[in-house]
Amino acid sequence: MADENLRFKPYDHPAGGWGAAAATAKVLLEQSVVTKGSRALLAMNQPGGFKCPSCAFPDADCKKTLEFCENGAKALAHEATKFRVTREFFAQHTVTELMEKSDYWLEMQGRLTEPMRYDAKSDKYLPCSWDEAFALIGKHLLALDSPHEAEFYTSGRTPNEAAFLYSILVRQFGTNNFPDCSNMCHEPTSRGLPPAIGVGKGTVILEDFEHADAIFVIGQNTGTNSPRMMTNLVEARKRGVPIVAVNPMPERALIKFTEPQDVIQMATFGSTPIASEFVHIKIGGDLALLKGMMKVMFEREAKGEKILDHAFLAEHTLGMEAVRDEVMTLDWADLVAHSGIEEAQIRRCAEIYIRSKATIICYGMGLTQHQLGSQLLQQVANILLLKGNYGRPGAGISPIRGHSNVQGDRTVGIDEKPTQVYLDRVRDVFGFEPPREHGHHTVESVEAMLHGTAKVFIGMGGNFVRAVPDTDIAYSAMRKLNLTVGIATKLNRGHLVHGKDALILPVVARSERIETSAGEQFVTIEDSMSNVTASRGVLTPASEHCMPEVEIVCRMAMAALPESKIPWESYIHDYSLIRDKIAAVYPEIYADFSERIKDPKGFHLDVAPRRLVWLTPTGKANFLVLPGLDVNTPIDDPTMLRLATVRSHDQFNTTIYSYNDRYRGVYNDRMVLFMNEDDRIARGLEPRATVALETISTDGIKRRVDALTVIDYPMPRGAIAGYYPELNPLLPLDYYDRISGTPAAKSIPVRVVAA
Ligand SMILES: Nc1nc2c(c(=O)[nH]1)N[C@H]1C(S)=C(S)[C@@H](COP(=O)(O)OP(=O)(O)OC[C@H]3O[C@@H](n4cnc5c(=O)[nH]c(N)nc54)[C@H](O)[C@@H]3O)O[C@H]1N2
Ligand SMILES: Nc1nc2c(c(=O)[nH]1)N[C@H]1C(S)=C(S)[C@@H](COP(=O)(O)OP(=O)(O)OC[C@H]3O[C@@H](n4cnc5c(=O)[nH]c(N)nc54)[C@H](O)[C@@H]3O)O[C@H]1N2
Ligand SMILES: [Mo]
Repeated sequence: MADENLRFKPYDHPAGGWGAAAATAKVLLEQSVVTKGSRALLAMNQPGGFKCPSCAFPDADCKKTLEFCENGAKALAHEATKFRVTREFFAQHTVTELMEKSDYWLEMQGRLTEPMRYDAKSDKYLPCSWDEAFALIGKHLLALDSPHEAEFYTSGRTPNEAAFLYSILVRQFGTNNFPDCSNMCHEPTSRGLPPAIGVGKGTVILEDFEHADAIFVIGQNTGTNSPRMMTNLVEARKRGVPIVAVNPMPERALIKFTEPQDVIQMATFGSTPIASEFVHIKIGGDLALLKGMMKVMFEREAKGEKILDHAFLAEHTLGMEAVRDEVMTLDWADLVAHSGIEEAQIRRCAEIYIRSKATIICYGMGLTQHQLGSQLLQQVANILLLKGNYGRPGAGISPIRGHSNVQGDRTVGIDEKPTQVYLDRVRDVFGFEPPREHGHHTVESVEAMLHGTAKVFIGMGGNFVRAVPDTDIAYSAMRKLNLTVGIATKLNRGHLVHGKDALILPVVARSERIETSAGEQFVTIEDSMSNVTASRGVLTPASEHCMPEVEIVCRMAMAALPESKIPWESYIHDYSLIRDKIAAVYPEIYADFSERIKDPKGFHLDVAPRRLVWLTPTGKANFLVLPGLDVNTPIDDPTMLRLATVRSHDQFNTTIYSYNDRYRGVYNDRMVLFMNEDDRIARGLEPRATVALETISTDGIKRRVDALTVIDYPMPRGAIAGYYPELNPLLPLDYYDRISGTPAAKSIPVRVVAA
């Protein structure tokens, strides 16, 4: 049965504005932290304060007194919550009972307070000491036949210092098994861009938004997932800069936005229109759009116009001809059919791009989560190369990362395919020989669990089983393990779907103070634009038993590596010693780390393409060809719909803040499907019909999710959307980009079946 309380009421106000202000107040109230939370918000993203635990968008150099957004406030309120998960809580509930509860309910129970160990006899988590916890981890790790039987997951909230030490611990232990949240997220950026432009990061910094002449926002729901970026879009629009939004969902904030920080707009109920061009793309249609735009450019060049930046192309690039030749073979009918966009609009987008002297292309999961996601991003890199949009103000490629430190974690060594240069550095700096063979990414780690070749799972943050594809299969994979360890702030499903032995270890959160024998410590974070800044928590830790992540890593190392010569104990107390080692392993970007981090604004890590230096094998920026127009294997089945799994406005990944999705007009329910009315009628469905979805796959496994309510929504024909993680059971484990390992969560082939 669908939820009878579901309300659907299209939201026709601008995004942001008083709705955002009200939502901020509401979440502080719900978590009973109005005073404490409001005070903490004043320190968020301020010099001397802590970095917002929500998204990875940079903050604006202290230009504003309040540098947070509605969704940052939600993240903070849920972290600073007055609610606690205590030993009494665990005594009251068996794990089997807790499994019956929703993700939302689990989240609302509050902060974890002490280490807990699973007891099979009572089916409950019982309190245990930290010493016992580390001894258990040491015992299991030392009992393995091979270090490759352990999987070390990282989620992107972990700060640089803890992530760096974790990467050293795991490598000294002897494996490169580093599944991480990035493997499900921006890995196509990390893998797809290096062969093209030499780095797997964005080339844009915040100031560039002030100089851009055109901004494209492709496959990214800015108003929900990086709301602070709305400030930059609003400023750009006020300067008259065209903004092109490319999305199968007409996301509210991309259409109209009121800046909650703009007093006059707030007082007058004013707003700023955002997209000057809204491109209602089919799922996966971006490749055809980009190629259509390139075709317009090449056609006009062929007619003798000077459209491309020939000086730049000659000096800095290789391979443009092959891209041109491929693009010129495509005909307009196919480009229109694959993108779902009229030729006239593709030409308008091309015109905006051609006229702009400096263009930024931003993108999110709408581009990365396809079967050929990495190669799709190479086409974004191509189009920017054509007009030399690198290495000058206002131009470049701008992946909008997810977790607040996901980029930083990758930079400091969370990488299942490390380079030999890096491994040599680790050897020289730490004096041990790290393993050279590649380790597992996220999907491979689930496969190893299924095959019984993985025996231990350690989760440094995150909610692995809920985030990965094929929920049911992932659950059975986790349950085969000998030990699962959840290092976390909050109770989540990952702690309930556990191995034979299991631990839940509570950590000190981002907003909280870290005091050691050497005094107050701070950590560092790298945002989506390669700025490294210090983060100092201001709140008292949720419980005296919560442990900083750095200390947890060091004590795991001391338990699992009894022979190690690395001074783990000293790192527990003095984080500057860790930063010195980061500087030693990465001298090109992190030299003088301890000095440079004293600047309250932090510092910017070098991104070579900004200097027009190309760290590719050819020493140039490379145009790369992706033949054809499909970013997902075409399926010849008239009943097929492409399903994009997306985030609501009230969730942070697997953390559900509420059942509402204000900007899309959905209240009290998450089991909904956004569908074009004609697709609904074509299937003989009544408005608000309750349906089930089934995945179209050939592996013989039946994947189905029931009790979904169909909502008529302006989706392109053939495209539907629904919420992650509820729909993850439909996403086959094997359905991922082979270059990056990233599951194609935005293009699951499904059909509607009777409810
Ligand atoms: N409040 C909040 N902030 C967050 C998060 C959160 O859950 N909540 N998560 C964080 C994380 S880890 C990440 S990775 C980011 C995610 O931020 P986003 O990348 O914005 O994430 P999604 O909601 O997954 O969806 C992105 C958009 O892609 C569109 N889309 C789907 N398919 C296609 C397609 O084929 N083409 C195009 N052009 N668009 C498509 C969807 O309609 C949606 O608007 O946000 C981060 N910030
Ligand atoms: N179908 C589908 N699947 C997806 C996606 C999608 O769009 N569609 N998106 C993918 C993406 S982009 C991502 S990034 C992944 C997210 O995957 P994860 O990063 O694994 O998931 P989160 O929900 O962000 O993790 C939440 C948990 O982290 C813990 N936590 C919070 N703060 C801290 C902290 O400071 N320290 C520690 N140690 N723990 C903390 C809390 O206990 C909380 O329950 O999911 C991916 N899965
Ligand atoms: Mo992400």
